[in-house]
Amino acid sequence: MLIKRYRNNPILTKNDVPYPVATVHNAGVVKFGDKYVMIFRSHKQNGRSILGKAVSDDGFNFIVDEEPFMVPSDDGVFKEYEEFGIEDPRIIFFEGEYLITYSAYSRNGVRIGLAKTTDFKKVERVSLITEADYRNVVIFPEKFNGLFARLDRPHSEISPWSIWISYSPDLKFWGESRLIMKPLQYHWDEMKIGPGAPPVKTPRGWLNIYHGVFPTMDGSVYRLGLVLHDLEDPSVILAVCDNWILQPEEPHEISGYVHNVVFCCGAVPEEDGSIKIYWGGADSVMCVGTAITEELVDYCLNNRRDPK
Ligand code: M1P
Repeated sequence: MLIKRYRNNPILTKNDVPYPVATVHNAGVVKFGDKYVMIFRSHKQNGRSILGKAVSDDGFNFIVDEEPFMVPSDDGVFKEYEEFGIEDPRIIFFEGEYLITYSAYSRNGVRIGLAKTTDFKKVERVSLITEADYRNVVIFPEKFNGLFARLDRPHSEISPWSIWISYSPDLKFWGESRLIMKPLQYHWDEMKIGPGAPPVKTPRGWLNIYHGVFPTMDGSVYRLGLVLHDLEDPSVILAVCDNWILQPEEPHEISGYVHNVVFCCGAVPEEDGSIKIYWGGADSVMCVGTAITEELVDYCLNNRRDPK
């Protein structure tokens, strides 16, 4: 078994949140000094989402802040594009700052917002970095030839929803966009795919834990898979793993706000070579599992398929 589920999953539910929410899921997680910080999504009881914060000493037991971490902005352009809620945060650490990407929903569609913080107390919105309709944006925590790189997943009526790469000199203006990976027909991810946790640097490549969706007569099933990107040029995919690495199996992954979902927005590599992988179960609760990073890389390289 590649990913070992934590015995006390789920690690966070709506009952752990001191303000009224209907769900706790799809969280970005990073190391912050000797703590782990989790920024999680919650549906409010009106169906719109906000972001909460929880802190842990060990990456398994989290305490939630008394107040939400981010709610839809009431200011300027962010107000216009966040009116329906903010969702699915991903966090990276870059040169002294934590950068948070999140989905911003409004009557105009879904865009990606970028915010930053140094202390997880004060958070500042930087920019809306896509037009509509994009979700699942992860930024690499290093620059390539002086440029930031990101993976994202635009919506399309013509092509199955695929993973693209774009570059930016300043995190604000993005371009040089290219499709680098497509869902594979009649595979577990044939309907759509999306980047999951921000890419993790390993000696053999950037590891991207992505999600793939398969349509069934009983609705869609969300599972997790692996992609390895070249260390110097992340647009080059070294391997896409043919098999999923995690699927909904526990009761809290099979049934909830949206059933049959495991959805990852964060993973924390540890110094001993292990990695903590965090996922939302059934869009309702937060779960964690552990793996050995190099075993994930081996599995990806030894079970590879064509990226397009
Ligand atoms: O309900 C499952 C997921 O559906 C969406 O993911 P995607 O954009 O890949 O289809 C998002 O709403 C996500 O938050 C949710 O977990």
